[in-house]
Amino acid sequence: MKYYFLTLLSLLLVGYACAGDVNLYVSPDGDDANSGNSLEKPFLTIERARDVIRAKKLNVKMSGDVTVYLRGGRYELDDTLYFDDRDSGSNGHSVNYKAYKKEEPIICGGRRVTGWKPVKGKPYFVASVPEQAAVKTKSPVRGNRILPLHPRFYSQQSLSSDGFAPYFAQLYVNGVRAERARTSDIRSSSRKEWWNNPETKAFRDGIYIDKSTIEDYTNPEDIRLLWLELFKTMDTPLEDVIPCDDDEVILKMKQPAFLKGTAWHRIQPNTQFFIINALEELDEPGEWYLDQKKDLVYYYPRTVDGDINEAEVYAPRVECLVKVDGTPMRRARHIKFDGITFQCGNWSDPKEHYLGLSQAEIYRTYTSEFPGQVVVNYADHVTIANCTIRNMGSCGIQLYEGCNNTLIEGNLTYDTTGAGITIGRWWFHLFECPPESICTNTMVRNNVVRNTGRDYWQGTGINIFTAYECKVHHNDISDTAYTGLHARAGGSDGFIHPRIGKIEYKYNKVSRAFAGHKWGIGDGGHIYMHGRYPGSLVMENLSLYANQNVNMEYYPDNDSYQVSWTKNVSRYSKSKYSFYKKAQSTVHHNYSDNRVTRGVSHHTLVKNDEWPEEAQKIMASAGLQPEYKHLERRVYGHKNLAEGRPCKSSSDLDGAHAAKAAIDGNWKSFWRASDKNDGPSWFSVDLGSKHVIQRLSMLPRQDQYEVDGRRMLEIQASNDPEFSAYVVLAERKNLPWYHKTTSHPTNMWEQFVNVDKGYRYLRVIATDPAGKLSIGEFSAFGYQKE
Ligand SMILES: [Ca+2]
Ligand SMILES: [Ca+2]
Repeated sequence: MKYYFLTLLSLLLVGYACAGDVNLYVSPDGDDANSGNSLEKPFLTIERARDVIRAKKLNVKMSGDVTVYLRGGRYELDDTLYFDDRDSGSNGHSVNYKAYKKEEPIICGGRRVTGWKPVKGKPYFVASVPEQAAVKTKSPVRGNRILPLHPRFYSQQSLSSDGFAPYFAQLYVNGVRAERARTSDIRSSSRKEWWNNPETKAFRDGIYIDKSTIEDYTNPEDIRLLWLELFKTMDTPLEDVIPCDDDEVILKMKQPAFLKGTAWHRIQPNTQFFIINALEELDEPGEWYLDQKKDLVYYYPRTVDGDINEAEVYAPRVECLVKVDGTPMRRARHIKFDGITFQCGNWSDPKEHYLGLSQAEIYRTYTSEFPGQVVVNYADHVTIANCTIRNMGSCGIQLYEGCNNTLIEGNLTYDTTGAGITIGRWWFHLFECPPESICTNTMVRNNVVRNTGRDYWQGTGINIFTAYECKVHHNDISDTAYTGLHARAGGSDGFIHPRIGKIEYKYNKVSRAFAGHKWGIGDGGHIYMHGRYPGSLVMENLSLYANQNVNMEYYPDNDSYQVSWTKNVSRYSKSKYSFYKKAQSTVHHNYSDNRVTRGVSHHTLVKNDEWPEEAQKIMASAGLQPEYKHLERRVYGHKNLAEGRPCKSSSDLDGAHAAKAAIDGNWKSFWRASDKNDGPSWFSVDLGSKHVIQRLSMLPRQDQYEVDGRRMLEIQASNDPEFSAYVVLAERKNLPWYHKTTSHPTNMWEQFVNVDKGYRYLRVIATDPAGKLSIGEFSAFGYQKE
């Protein structure tokens, strides 16, 4: 009886919900001349569905939801998908753009690169990426009242529908970001003085460099220099290489980028940097180079890529894939994106400007912010749920100005240049921030963030600028270049904005943040807040596996007053301090297995893994809630799969340098093959079960003079412990990768892979039989294949 009643009730409810519902369908095989109102007659484009909803007023006086079902497949954009107040839901019902059933619609801002040809005498290939490939031109019609959201960030170039973008700084091969061709180790300036051209007013125009330390570059204007200062990176364009005397040349830098970029710390004598994006530095598998003059792209394939002409190689093209773009007077409302994959968004602004020298997603000289690729502006009740945002040249999701009641839930962000998710505008002087521009009542929940800050080592996981009542709950964050959870409100002038504050970081799981340490970045943490956010709470979070270079895991920085940091847990920590107290913050009743600074009160220091009951409860409920746990089976987790596992080696130098030293979690201990090793030396590890491997890294032993552990090797995967058959997941040819050991071990070798097959055994093997491998730490990250 009860069952019958419930069934009847649910039928009634479903019936009610269906009464006013309208469904439209879009398919990559569809046609915009279709009616779009059945599975058999889908539209081709999402724009068409949007325009039909507008024209037929399907979203006016709604009595049910309007849902645009997107069939699986790839939708390649020619321009940003715009939505505004005309696309809003009404009467509390929403307009949904939703994946049909379990299909995977992919909204792609990139264009596939094809027609790869081998370059004679070289290990790499070349393909043409013309800006205009055909006579077809883009329709200028794009709505009659839409203004660019923030033109200073996006080039707003009009793309030929068949052409490539004039500039892109990423190339994705089978979903993996390739590395811009670079020097294998650092170069350094050879004089104290900057080159000072008396014809210009610029004080710093470039640097002197020993001619023998660089190649003879054919395309200097494609090149960038990249260096590090504490927690800031600096990536700035070169203009020209000018002969100077017999031994030196001048690297003339583009202005005003260089002048601004060196404003904080002027480059010192012997300042060290990498040279990026030069054909002459294209010398290791996985590197690529863009020749802007000739519209050619070069790539040196990895074994794992397979046939390059079969591989899916994408160059990002469209800048910002989706904008829900309201205005203060005409707000967009009740729009939802559900189950969609967004990928390959471009960001060309850094081409002429420097990138870095700020903090986190603050851009330029503390004057603006990194843009996102899925952007919401002046909108109410927008939901972004169950989406995948990957392979992006800036941030993933961005709430820009005036977004109220936004829900960002159950999304996976992976491989982004900036943060996975970023909220609010950046204002250095908070008193200049208009109250209506502040994002309020935002819920960011159950999202998985991985692999951020690619090409930008200041990139965070989830970032907040100006916001009020912003809840960041139950997110699962790992492998972010800089801080995992980051909030910063303005400079340090002490101004308290009445409409900024009440940030909540609760129940999040954060691990392996501050991965930028591998390049020598300093002063990062796992959870960080800076500036005036009155009434904020950092509570019941779990921080895991902080590395040796993290200063403060829970990091209340300047002016973060009226913030309570309580009931948080830090476990498996190797950071300098798990909890840190700075003036104006309260840090109390937390748990850690690592030390804390003075001023942290009522702290429980846990020994021998004996966690009190409350700490155990906090650890158990941090991270994804049960209904979102399925996301853990799509991306690598927090644990290094290799650590402490059974392992073997071809030979050991001695008992202190046995194979297990390569996976003991200790950066100082290392395995090394014996000098008498017969044949290629190797190290192998048993992961215990099959895993899809996504990220591999190797930290060499802390001896920068021994290069055998940094060159001529392969990482193989197999399901046979004897490796009778295997695949090569990663490889290094002849050039040792750079390794710095002055204060911290930095610049570990890191490789990402995308092979949809599980492997149990991994082996690092020398490809030069004479090479005696050594490994400080080997790590593998992946997920268990169902
Ligand atoms: Ca190189
Ligand atoms: Ca070790």
